[in-house]
Amino acid sequence: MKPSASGRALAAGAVVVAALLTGGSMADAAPASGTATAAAAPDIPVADVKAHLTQLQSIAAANGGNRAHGRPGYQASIDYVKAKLDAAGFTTSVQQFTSSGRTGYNLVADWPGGDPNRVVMSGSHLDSVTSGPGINDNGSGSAAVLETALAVARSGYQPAKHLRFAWWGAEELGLVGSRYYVNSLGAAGRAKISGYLNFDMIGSPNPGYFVYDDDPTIEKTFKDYFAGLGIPTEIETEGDGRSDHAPFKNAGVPVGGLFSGADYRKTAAQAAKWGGTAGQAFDRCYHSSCDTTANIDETALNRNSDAIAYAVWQLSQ
Ligand code: DTR
Ligand code: ZN
Ligand code: ZN
Repeated sequence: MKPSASGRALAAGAVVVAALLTGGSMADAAPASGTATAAAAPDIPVADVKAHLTQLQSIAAANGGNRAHGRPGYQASIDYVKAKLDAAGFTTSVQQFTSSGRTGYNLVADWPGGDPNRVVMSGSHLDSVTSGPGINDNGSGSAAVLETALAVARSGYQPAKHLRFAWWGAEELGLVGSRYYVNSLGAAGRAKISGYLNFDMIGSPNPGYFVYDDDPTIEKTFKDYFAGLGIPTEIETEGDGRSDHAPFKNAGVPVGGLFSGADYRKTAAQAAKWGGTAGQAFDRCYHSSCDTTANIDETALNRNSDAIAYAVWQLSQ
């Protein structure tokens, strides 16, 4: 679902004013003049995001039922995402590492152009647990980040900052791939990242709308987007340190992200504002074999995918 043009302009204006007034820790998030209008992010077709989920589920089905680190299904997932990005004109690289005696891979895709000293990065872990195909955890984040990258290419977007996208390996083993990447950057490389946006479970079947409460400018960007839709959000605290933003945050990189909930139960108050079922987990199939394409709430996936595009556009001006 896409907010009205006036709603988006309002949200965009709020971000510019907020960043200028608060000197937010991602202070260069707003155009220097304050009068420049932010290029509007395109709508991300949720059907296209779901098509990627169908492919990822097929990959799992053809490879022992999962897409876990070190298994054929993970390699096939990397190959699928990389092929889409190569065809769209991204500069891709596959970073190899070893964990638990098996070879793992991170996929990093750079969109040519923009200031290499001001990198806006978006990422998600592509691996599943061994017990299932991992469609919500975390095909949802991986597919939404992929479709946002493809929307950048389709639109020919050329922002002031450099755009980078990543799909992490071995998150389920302890943030192994993202930690390996952050360490491999070195201090100089980390200093060039003006923000890292993480998306891990964004299509939960009994969804909540949670925004990471780390970098204030990134947080406000997401909150303004949902405010433009009239959707209340809550800050995400359950996942502190539990996903791939943690290595970036620990290295001093501004981080943010979105989350729709895992095995915690939705309260009555949350059901009153978001709908869904109180007393039931946000995702009853968390880390289970039933985490399939049937385990996705399309509205949450749609809203979060559009929020990702909105933030990438807003934060890269
Ligand atoms: N997506 C989960 C990690 C995770 C992130 N936030 C939360 C909150 C509550 C439980 C788990 C998580 C994973 O990859 O396992
Ligand atoms: Zn998980
Ligand atoms: Zn996850």
